[in-house]
Amino acid sequence: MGVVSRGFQGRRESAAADLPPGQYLTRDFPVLQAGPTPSIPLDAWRFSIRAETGAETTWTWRELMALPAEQPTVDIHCVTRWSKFGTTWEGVSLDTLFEKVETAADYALVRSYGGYTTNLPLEDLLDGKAWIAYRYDGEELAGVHGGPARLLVPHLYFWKSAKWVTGIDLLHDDEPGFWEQLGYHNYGDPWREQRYTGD
Ligand SMILES: Nc1nc2c(c(=O)[nH]1)N[C@H]1C(S)=C(S)[C@@H](COP(=O)(O)O)O[C@H]1N2
Ligand SMILES: [Mo]
Repeated sequence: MGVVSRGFQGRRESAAADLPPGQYLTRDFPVLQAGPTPSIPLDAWRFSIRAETGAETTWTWRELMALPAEQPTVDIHCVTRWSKFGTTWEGVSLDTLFEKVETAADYALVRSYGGYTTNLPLEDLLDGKAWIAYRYDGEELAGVHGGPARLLVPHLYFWKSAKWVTGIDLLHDDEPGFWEQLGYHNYGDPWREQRYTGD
């Protein structure tokens, strides 16, 4: 008798091939964060990119909503070893935001409401690799998962995907963010298992 397998692993030849080393699969969506969930009214929400020149480009919520949205479906990998396949999001590509930004910087320091920061090379935010996401699984992104909007950079460990994102500073010199200062790997590639400094 034929069994029709839908969704989840059914779409994959082999789940193992899509699972980075040391990770296990979960269907849950765990909540991980270093502090409380901030509440940000949409009319007060701002997102700004500050270039190394000091020039700042800012979007209001309405302006963000007016930009073309994309609907990425991506696998996510947390450094605490859970991975989740096929998560579906809606948001604005960083490429779209960077159309308005002039920069010669190589590094980005991402800032969140509440003070969380995380750093990554600017190129890891570009070329279709990152989004400001405001919907998850067909619904508004829940506050505990970073709503109103979070960064989504699925090719790096999930701590780089800053929840409640409010801006990006562009820098000539790399500057470690919150977890990176506390011993997490500076880059965080799950496929190379870059969990902690020295990995
Ligand atoms: N602002 C903020 N963003 C954050 C964090 C945080 O503590 N504060 N934790 C990071 C970590 S360690 C992980 S694994 C993911 C967890 O996202 P989730 O709670 O939606 O699963 O958010 C990341 N983004
Ligand atoms: Mo994490």
